Amino acid sequence: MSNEKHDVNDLELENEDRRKFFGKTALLGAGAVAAPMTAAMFSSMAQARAKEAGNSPFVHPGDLDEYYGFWSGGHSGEVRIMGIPSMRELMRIPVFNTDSATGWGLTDESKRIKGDSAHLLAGDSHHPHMSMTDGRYNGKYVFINDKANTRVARIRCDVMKCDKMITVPNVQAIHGLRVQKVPYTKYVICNGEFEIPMNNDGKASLEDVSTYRSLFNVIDAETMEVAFQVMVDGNLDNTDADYDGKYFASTCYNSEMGMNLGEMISAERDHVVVFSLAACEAAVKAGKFKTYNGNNIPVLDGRKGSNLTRYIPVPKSPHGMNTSPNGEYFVANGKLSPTVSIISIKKLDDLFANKIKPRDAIVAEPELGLGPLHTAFDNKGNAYTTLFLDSQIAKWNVEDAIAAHNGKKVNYIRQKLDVHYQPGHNHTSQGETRDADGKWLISLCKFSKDRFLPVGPLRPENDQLIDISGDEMKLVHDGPTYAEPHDCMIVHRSRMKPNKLWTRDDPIFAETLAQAKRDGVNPMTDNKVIRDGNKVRVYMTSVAPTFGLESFKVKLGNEVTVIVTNLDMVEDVTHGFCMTNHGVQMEIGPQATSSITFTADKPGVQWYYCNWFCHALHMEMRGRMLVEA
Ligand code: K7E
Ligand code: CUA
Repeated sequence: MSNEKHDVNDLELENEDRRKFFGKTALLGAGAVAAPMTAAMFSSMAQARAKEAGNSPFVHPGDLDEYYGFWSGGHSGEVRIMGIPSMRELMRIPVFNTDSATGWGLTDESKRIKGDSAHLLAGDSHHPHMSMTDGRYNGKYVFINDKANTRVARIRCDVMKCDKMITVPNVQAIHGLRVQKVPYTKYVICNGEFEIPMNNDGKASLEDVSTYRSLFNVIDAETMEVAFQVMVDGNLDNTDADYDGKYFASTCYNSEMGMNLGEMISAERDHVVVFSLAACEAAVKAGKFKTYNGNNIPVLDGRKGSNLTRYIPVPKSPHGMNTSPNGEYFVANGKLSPTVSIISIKKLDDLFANKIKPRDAIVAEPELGLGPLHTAFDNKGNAYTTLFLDSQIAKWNVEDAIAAHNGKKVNYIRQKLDVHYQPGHNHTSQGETRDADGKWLISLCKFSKDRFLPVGPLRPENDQLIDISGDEMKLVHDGPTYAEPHDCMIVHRSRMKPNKLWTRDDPIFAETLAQAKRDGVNPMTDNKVIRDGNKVRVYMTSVAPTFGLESFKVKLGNEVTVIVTNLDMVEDVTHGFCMTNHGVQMEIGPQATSSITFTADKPGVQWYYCNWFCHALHMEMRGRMLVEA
């Protein structure tokens, strides 16, 4: 077989887990096969691999991927977990959407997490980024923005569920989002894209555009509260952080503060705004801020002339903002301009000290092709920029681009690869961290056109996997995806440690357990109905294939809360609770407690059942709600 799947160490690592899983028989079987392998055979395999000089995307059935990919689901509102390089979709994490499988958006726990936006059933997720320690993924959280409803959510990676969500005040449409990389993710940073009056209460003039602002938002990653905001000139698009814990940078495509397309593209240049974290924190401490809209969030004034920010002019309408993993550069992607602007992070101290002019921080502006949107990096000094209009990825060398800028005759373009079609974001394996490893590149193509069987007027998008381990980029896989992966990130599996069962004191259902305590109920043992005026709380356990209650009685019009605790300790045995004809469905993971509240608005016998296949007698796992008229 020409496609070698793994290196030998990796295979052994995986098999260790498998042995535990399958027991002794499998171990003996594997041993019997492995025994005749000689050192010579191993070395000839290694030679064959070297000749192949590349990665194979083929992950044999039953084998595990090397990387976790976290994909935004765009206006589907969710986040998806992909296996890389197989491109298999492993899981979906509902966040800003409503999900009938897990009951996200329907259960009491998810509504509590959604808080003030629990009534919103839609969202537009763009930028998933993992928390870091010292510039490396730490496997703790993934943060994601909702452009549609100005929200930021957090996913807890031990359970792969959303555990916090906030609506960011004083701004509209959170777009670019990244994390502080160094020394650790204390802050999540994100941009308010759309310009609005600072007190947006409808009382001041709505027509007076000069009162409109966009704000840069700095959110505490642990509490998920807005620590402070920075008012800027112009609007804000994408953002990224440095590797020194000092600066954040954002692109602005509407420095004109135009209200229509013509106005938004009238100026010759826009800018990148750089924020000094230390200066901002000092200003907050010194009380140099204002508050707006009746909340107490400190809003700093970072407009031109402020010591909190610097404005670096760049060609019109930049889009993506990407930090090189060696910590040297911010790269602003030109979009309307065929160039990217390389900002030297080392020069920012001098810029803030007014020793150099803003444009002096730019060390090169290489021309790459039409419509550069986002840039990713490998570990060999190369960058990979998506060219939306050219439907290509340009691979270029950063130091050569700088040398060419300084007059040296070098070709900094290494290769241009056709992708299919119109790529937006791209991402390399661990490329936004110090652990950039130059193995894989994902191109998130917005159009698939002729690449798949036609499925009606709405087509899938096309996420393409590209092997970048050799000198040449090689396209190795086409992956159709549902609308719309804006962005993704790729984490080596060694960074991740998800739980296999829930722990009984998980904060996600802590409030439900507190209510049980107030009701004098032990949800692990009791199957009980608590009547509290018009409210009825029904506590029941679930063990495959039965619920702890085969029936319960309520009165028509009662507000019923069903609280189910899954006592099963077996990995992967999830139960469901579905009340027929009521739109009530939820997942209850092993050892979890989940609850859902609804009105008993139909008299008579109403069956409930388990909707996650859990047992040979899963069909029999049901019971009756008896509703007295
Ligand atoms: Cu689609 Cu990052 Cu929201 Cu660019 S953004 S393409
Ligand atoms: Cu429990 Cu199906």
